[in-house]
Parts: sequence; structure tokens; C-alpha cells
Amino acid sequence: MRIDVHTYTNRFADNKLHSCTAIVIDVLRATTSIIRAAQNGALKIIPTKEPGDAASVAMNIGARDCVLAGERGGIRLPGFDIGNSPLDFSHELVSGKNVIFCTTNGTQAICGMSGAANLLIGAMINRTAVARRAVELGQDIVIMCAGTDGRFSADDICAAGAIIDAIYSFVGRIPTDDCGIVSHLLYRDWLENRIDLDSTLHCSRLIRLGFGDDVKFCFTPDVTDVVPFLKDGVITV
Ligand code: 3SL
Ligand code: MG
Repeated sequence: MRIDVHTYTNRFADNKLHSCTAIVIDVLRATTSIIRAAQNGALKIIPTKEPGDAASVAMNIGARDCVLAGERGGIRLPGFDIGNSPLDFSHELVSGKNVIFCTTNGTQAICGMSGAANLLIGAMINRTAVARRAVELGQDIVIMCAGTDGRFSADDICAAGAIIDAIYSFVGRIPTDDCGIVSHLLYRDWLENRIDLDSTLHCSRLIRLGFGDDVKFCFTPDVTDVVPFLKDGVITV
């Protein structure tokens, strides 16, 4: 077993995906929101690439049974029920509902990795649980960081390192590529308060937009054991 970490711009060769467990991370904020929706009883979460696709899926299922969620530029899409604040995916709103979800980077990365043998949704809030599940599946692990607007994003790399740290705690230091090694170092520095990610591209943008509480929640380790997974285009637990 080995671990490779990729950013969405540096995609894993598709022909190897079918024999790997992929963990997709968009810690700010899409995968954190998906995990919280699953934790709060959403029946299923359907990731889509374009707002129009999300609206059509919701129309086919029936608006009463759906929560339409998504953002562009971090802001709720017009006509959508909620944006992409994990704190909005409450039990009252999503329990028993289908969440149709469209975000700038996160849902794109999930859809792009659908060829993996197993596709798990990871973030800081489920880091130990997602690591345990990936180890149990016994295949090579590819961590795909969604990044921000096609660019490397330190928040995702730090969360990747958090998951790698948990994987190492289960199976020891298995072979890991350079991006994985650096992710792990970044996470250890962050954990031991040697660095602060607030000034990085996506953190600072969200804080400026008034989503500081989301940033705090997204960086809280091990809030839940829920590990959503994608099968046939649908995310469930
Ligand atoms: O790009 C995404 O998928 C989002 O998570 C970005 S934002 O946090 O809503 O800005
Ligand atoms: Mg992000």
C-alpha cells in the first residue's frame, strides 16, 4: 500500500484509478459540507458540475424532497436554498432529504475522480475515520486535493497531511510521494501552532467574506466518524 497526493490540476492518471481508493478533499468547504450533511441525515448527496445541472436534478426528483446547495465565488447561487457553509447543513434542513450540490472546486474534483475503485469524502472533521476506512479497503490510496480555482491550496494540503498522519498511526510510515511528505510536514507544523493558515488564499478570502466561523469548523479535527462515499454518481454513508 502507498499514498500519493495530487492537486486537481495535476490529475492522477485515470488508467490507474480503477485499482485505488481515492480520498477527495475540499476542506474549505465542499467536502466538509458533504460530511456534515451526511452526519445530519441527508438521504443522499448528488454532486454536480454546473448550477444548471443541479437545478435539473432537483426538478426531476421534486423540489420538496431536495435541498439545492451551492456557490460561486463562495456566495450562495441565486435561487438555491443554501450556499456552501457547513454550518447550514443542519439536521432540521437536510434530514431525510436529497442534497443536490454544486460548488466551484469540490464537486468538480469529486466528479473527476468517479473512476476510482472506491471514492471516499475526506476532510479535517473526519480525518481519522476516513483514514481508517481507506486502510481497511487495502488498496493504494490517492488523495485528491480540489485546490482553489485550479490552483494549489494550502488548506487542502494541510488536511491531506492530517489524513496521512492518521494513516501512519494505523499502518506505520508506508511509501508516500513528495507531495504527501510535504503535506504531512505542513500538518505537523499547523498542529503544533508553528504556522497559521489564515493568510493563505482561500482562508483569507472566506474570512473576508464573513465566513470565519466556517473556517474554524472546517479545521476542527475528528468531529465525526462519518465517511461518505460516492457510488454511481451518488454520495451516501
Ligand atoms: O470550490 C468549492 O468547492 C468551495 O468549497 C469553495 S467555497 O469555500 O465555497 O468558496
Ligand atoms: Mg477549497
